Amino acid sequence: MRLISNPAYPVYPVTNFMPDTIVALATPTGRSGIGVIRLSGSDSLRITGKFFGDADFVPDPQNAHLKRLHDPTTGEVIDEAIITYFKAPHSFTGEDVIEISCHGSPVLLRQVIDICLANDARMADAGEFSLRALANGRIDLAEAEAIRDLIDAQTVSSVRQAIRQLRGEFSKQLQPLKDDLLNVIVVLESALEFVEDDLPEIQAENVKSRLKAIAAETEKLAATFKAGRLIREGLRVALVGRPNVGKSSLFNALLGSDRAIVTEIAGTTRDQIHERFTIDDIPISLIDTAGLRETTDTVESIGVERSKATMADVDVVIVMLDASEELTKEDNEILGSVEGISHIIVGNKIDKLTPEEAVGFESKIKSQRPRTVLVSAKTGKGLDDLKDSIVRPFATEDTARSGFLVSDARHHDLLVRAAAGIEQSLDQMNQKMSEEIVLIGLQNALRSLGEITGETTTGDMLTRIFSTFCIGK
Ligand SMILES: Nc1nc2c(ncn2[C@@H]2O[C@H](COP(=O)(O)OP(=O)(O)OP(=O)(O)O)[C@@H](O)[C@H]2O)c(=O)[nH]1
Ligand SMILES: [Mg+2]
Repeated sequence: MRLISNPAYPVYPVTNFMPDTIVALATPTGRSGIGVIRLSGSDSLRITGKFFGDADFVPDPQNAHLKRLHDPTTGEVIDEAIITYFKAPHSFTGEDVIEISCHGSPVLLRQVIDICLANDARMADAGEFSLRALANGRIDLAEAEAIRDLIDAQTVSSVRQAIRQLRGEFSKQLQPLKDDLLNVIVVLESALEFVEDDLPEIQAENVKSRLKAIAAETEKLAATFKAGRLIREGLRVALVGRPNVGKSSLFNALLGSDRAIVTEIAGTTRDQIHERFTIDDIPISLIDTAGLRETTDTVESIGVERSKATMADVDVVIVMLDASEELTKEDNEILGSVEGISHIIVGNKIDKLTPEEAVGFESKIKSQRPRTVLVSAKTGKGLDDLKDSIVRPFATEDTARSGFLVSDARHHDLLVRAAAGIEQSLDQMNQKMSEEIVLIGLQNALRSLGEITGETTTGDMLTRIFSTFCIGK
């Protein structure tokens, strides 16, 4: 704990003050062309100075320097690296930052980090560079989270959304809402202090209409989450059906690679296989499962149990039938078990059917199950229709719109809470309750909005959020 003084306040303790210098590998572990080691903190210059074997050398913040790195204990040259110095406060963290771009040998990178650690640097925690940037006012919390989302983005659309948030678009949309809300709170608080009677009717109506507008804007932002989550997290889709209907064949056809084993033997797939692909830039996590049937085979029966558990845990279940055969008891059982779960029926192997038989199958199934698609995993027929029916029910106007989308469940939850707090206060105003009571909901709403950008976020919450970051960022 350090004590810092601020002329406006008495000396006070700051528990989350982070004076030590941190180090981490900023590029992925493993062999690569280069590997970047990053240090942040007031000791960065002294620690990197140990590598140069030249006490007088101080890197110039305006230039990149090609330097030999020495092991300070033996004097031996260990690499040639580019040194970049970002002088505080003009760095990502707001502290002195040094980046050492070494050759990308995991052994060498470990050696350089070990030397930094031996000279009093500390290994950075997950997200600690971003946490320092936040603590030093370089970015707000929503922007820090955008960096994490950008690194984790799986599609072009989620990269685009993360960049918008990183550039402060979300924070800029929230600012007028917070300002308006604060202004209303000030009006109500001064009414509480200075006026004996209630707020005059005219002023009360004005406050109400301003609150309605803030609540509507907040709800509108929260509503973009449906599309935002879809773009960021995508959908989990499971393929289920009795053995041999062609689940693994369809799995491979959708991925465009021979990932799963396909044979004419029923019970080929024992364990689940997960793979990712995209449909219209929406990330899809596709799961191939063991064919569902009664079985005495121990391995297969474990697979069957897993298939059943997976069905309850995905966004869409694709129930596969063999359109070239009559429905069996197992097919009907599976159809019964997906009642109430979002599912699509796929009739496979239509290459084996005459056009009349295909129409016959479709009309038999489709009358009861409108979401039925006929495909051939073998020829690829019907796959585009199937892809479309997987994502269509989830797409909203927002998916196509070019606006900013809320994509983080934490932000969505806080927006919903803020809107609920304002609505509650509006109700209370309509019931002519005292300003004191009305203010509670509004203050909660303001706190919720502030938690998105980090002004009112507690230390515990910050620790939780930053633990989802990667080390080195
Ligand atoms: N004609 C035709 N044959 C297909 C089609 N799809 C799959 N098959 C064949 O059906 C057999 C079973 O295919 P799989 O993909 O292994 O079936 P599965 O549903 O994964 O089977 P299990 O893993 O045992 O549950 C294989 O011989 C495939 O070649 C299709 O669209 N048309
Ligand atoms: Mg299979």
